[in-house]
Amino acid sequence: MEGRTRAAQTTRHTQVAIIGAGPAGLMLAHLLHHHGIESVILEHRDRAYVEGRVRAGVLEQGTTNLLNELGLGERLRREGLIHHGFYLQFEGQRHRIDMHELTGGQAITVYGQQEVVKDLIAARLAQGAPLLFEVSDLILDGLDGERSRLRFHYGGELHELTCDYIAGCDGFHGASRAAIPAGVLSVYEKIYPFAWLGILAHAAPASDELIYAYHERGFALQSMRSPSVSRLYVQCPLEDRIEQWSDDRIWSELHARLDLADGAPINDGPIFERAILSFRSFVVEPMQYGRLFLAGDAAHTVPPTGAKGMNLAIADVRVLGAALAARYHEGRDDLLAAYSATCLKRVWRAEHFSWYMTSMLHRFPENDGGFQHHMQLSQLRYTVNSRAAATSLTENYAGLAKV
Ligand code: RFL
Ligand code: PHB
Repeated sequence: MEGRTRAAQTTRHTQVAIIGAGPAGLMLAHLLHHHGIESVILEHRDRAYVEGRVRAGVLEQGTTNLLNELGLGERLRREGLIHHGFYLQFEGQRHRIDMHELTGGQAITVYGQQEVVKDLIAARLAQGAPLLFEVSDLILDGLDGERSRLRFHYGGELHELTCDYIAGCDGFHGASRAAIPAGVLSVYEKIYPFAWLGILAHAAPASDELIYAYHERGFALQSMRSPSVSRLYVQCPLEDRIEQWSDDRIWSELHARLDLADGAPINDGPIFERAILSFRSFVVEPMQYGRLFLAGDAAHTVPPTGAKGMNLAIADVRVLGAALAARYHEGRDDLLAAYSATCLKRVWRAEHFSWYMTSMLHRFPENDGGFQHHMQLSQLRYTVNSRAAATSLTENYAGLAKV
């Protein structure tokens, strides 16, 4: 409120103001820089927090290609783990799904989201381009006028930033979607009746590819960050608190759901990060209001089972970057006008795929005499036995070129 009444101590102008230094905001800044368009990134948190936030781990081919095309993939090429397949496990059997063969050569790369974020921040700062951390009390104004205005506190002072366009890349809880007047957006939402407990542990992954397990005790996932660091998840009740999960309980649940009777068990090790994560399917339409364009989790979220969230955020800003380049360099507005409709096609495909993976692989509280459980087992058996079903799954998982 104070920001509305007092005069700003500093005022400046930029072409595109970007709110949020997550994957969407940082990648958009690099795309704009590549096109010679200036931007300022405003981030609420400090750098250490943003770089330390443990989240996604799977990059689609298209995401990896974009990082490489922009000259941002040097460490990714060295440290990223390229996977050509993954496993589906159920009824005590592990089945390999050969993504590479089924999709005509596609692969995913396992590389932590916070590593992507670190690489993008380092490159942004090396360019000497503006990226402001610890910005607070952000207020968006003039979204439907000729020129928009942001007011915020930074370094103990009130600042004003005017801009041609605003990119709202500030995640699900950000300020930009909330600045759109009531009644403009249609909201579509689905909340799931369970959560994930996720850990990072100093333990060699039990397998060189990801294992997605459907078990009578609930879903489990063996993923990784390096040959010596495992990323593991177990489905847990929505109301659980992290204090209820001792190390022993975590490992015994992971062993119960992931070990096979006739194979090597998963590897235990010291746990150095743990959190309970709830999630939802969420979409707003349109992803634009006047000069404000929403991208990434600010406009849509998916449950993490399909590994799509970060990839979708990057796909949005690829569209937005190209549309802004057409606006500034060719004077064309048509791509900006089509931004929301273009993105929403991919968004809804990812929403469906993430819902489908989540529905197939989790134990749902039963009130149907086991009907849902039998549907899931049948879908899993069909997926591992039918080339058509497995191809459908892998082309979505690896990332579709056309949606
Ligand atoms: P982010 O990453 O949330 O970044 C938003 C940034 O905006 C800042 N912010 C503000 N800044 C200024 N002013 C304000 N008022 C602000 N409010 C917020 C925040 O501090 C933050 O820095 O959104 P973005 O860029 O859209 O990126 C989205 C992804 O982070 C998200 O979709 C993925 O992490 C989802 N996800 C996965 N995606 C994948 O593609 N592959 C995966 O394997 C995958 N695994 C996952 C996941 C998400 C998970 N959780 C946490 C639900 C695994 C998990 C467990
Ligand atoms: C991860 O490694 O964090 C990860 C991998 C696959 C998923 C979700 C998360 O589906």
